[in-house]
Amino acid sequence: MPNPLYDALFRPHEGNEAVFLSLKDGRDISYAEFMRLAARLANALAASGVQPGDRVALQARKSPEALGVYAACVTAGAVFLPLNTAYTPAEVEYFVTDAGVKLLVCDSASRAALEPVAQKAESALLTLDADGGGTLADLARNQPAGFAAAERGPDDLAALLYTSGTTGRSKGAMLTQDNLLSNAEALVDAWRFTAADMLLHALPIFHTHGLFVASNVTLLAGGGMVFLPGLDMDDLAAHMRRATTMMGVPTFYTRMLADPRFDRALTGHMRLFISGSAPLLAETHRDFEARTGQRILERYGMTETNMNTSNPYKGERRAGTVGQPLPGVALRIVDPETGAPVPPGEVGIIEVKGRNVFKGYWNMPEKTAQEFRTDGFFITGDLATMDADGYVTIVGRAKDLIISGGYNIYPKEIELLLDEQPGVAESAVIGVPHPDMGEGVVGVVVPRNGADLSETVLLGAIAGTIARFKQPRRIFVVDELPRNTMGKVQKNVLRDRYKDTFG
Ligand code: MLC
Ligand code: AMP
Repeated sequence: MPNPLYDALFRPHEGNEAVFLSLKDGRDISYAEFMRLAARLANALAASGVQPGDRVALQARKSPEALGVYAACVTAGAVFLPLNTAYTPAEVEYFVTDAGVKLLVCDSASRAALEPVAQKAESALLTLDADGGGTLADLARNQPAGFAAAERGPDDLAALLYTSGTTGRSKGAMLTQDNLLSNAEALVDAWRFTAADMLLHALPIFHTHGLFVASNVTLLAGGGMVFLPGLDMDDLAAHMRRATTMMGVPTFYTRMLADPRFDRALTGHMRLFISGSAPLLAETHRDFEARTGQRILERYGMTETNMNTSNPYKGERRAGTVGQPLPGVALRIVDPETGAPVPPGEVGIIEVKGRNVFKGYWNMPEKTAQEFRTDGFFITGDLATMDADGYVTIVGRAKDLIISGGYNIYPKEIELLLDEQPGVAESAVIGVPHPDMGEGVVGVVVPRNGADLSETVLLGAIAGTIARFKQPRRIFVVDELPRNTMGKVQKNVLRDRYKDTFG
């Protein structure tokens, strides 16, 4: 039975004894072993009542088993819904309920907190721990190590990834088998991945970057991954020599630059360093080349679209640009008001169309319609210019979005929370330069009727309600917010006022 994603990424590896995952503790997991794990997990999903098309949510620490749940979902035809491990139970509840999740898999440590969530959402709940333990792992252990992949078509959903909305309500981006497969094919080709590659993987696997860009590309090429639990500079230095390629968000590169161990001797054997998910400063690009002799390849993507542009493998990797549209991706830069293409070199909004572009937002047909043009182009909300030779330079965002260490934070969500606090009349949340994370979150609040607001009290009040990475690192109390003649808060004025907050 056809299942295009399984057929391309997984089936070729049944019986493949080559190393797929090489772990921090020195343990290697072959493709064949991973395939048996995935089949057992697929049987465990089926035994838990998961049918093709059902959503399976996973909030668990990075491990081969966690990646195995993704593989199991593809195998069993379920829709994989990965969740940031930093999300609070209240955040998880929204995703699980909105998506009508059939099975929620979490770390044993969060089981008690998530039990009521699963009950409310009428979802089954199983656990999976970073050491491979947990009730899902136990269930899988006794299952057969083979599973006849469920029949799926190219247009069937493979994953549902939530991205926050500008109105504060998160949207589930529906990604089809073909969205993922076509992009993996384009990237393997563009970046020359082969079975000889070993990718240094220190990214989380609950986002497009670490999951689809890194893992799908590796699976399609048949190479391996040095699979590290997270970004730890000692681990990165210790395992670099075993790798041929690395993918990271810009923070990976600024941290390497801050650490003298990352020099020509340590990185000289690497064939490719890739950066994406947030703007890489041209300065970082140049400093990294000066230090290591390596020219980082920067690319640009989005949860909704997978990867859209890339600097060339051979050819000029231009600092400060995200390169040219990938083969199969139609990209245009248009006037935000009229939708008409702008001349080369002028700023407009990026719109894209192609097999890589998602099917729409889960249960939000109106929101979906708003973000697509009638000719099928998706409006990214990123502002950019394109040179005569097709290089795209991102210059800003038309959407109110903060990207901190590669994580997206939507100011509206935080503003709604601050506005609910006693004594707060109104608030504005902005991103300002941060030396480590690219952007850091700052809140600006106006007291109601002379209320005595304290930064510490406000920070304490919202701690625990939303993921830590979204919480402002500083909150300033002001008499009023700057507004334009239309009454709109001038966030650019605030960004300028607080630009030196993080030094
Ligand atoms: C962690 N913290 C962050 C943070 N990550 N704060 C702001 N922004 C972040 N991104 C906070 C924690 O809450 C904690 O706070 C403190 O920092 C230390 O936590 P940690 O877990 O030890 O941090 P660290 O391991 O250093 O993580 C930083 C990081 C990580 C940059 C390595 O955030 C990361 O891996 N980011 C990658 C995100 C990613 O994969 N994005 C791709 C999206 S896909 P405290 O105060 O409690 O100490 C996409 C599409 C595309 O965008 O194009 O790819
Ligand atoms: P996400 O919703 O997490 O997938 O984030 C997608 C957003 O990240 C894009 O819309 C861009 O704003 C930003 N982004 C991704 N890659 C880059 C890049 N190389 N340079 C600048 N911004 C980027």
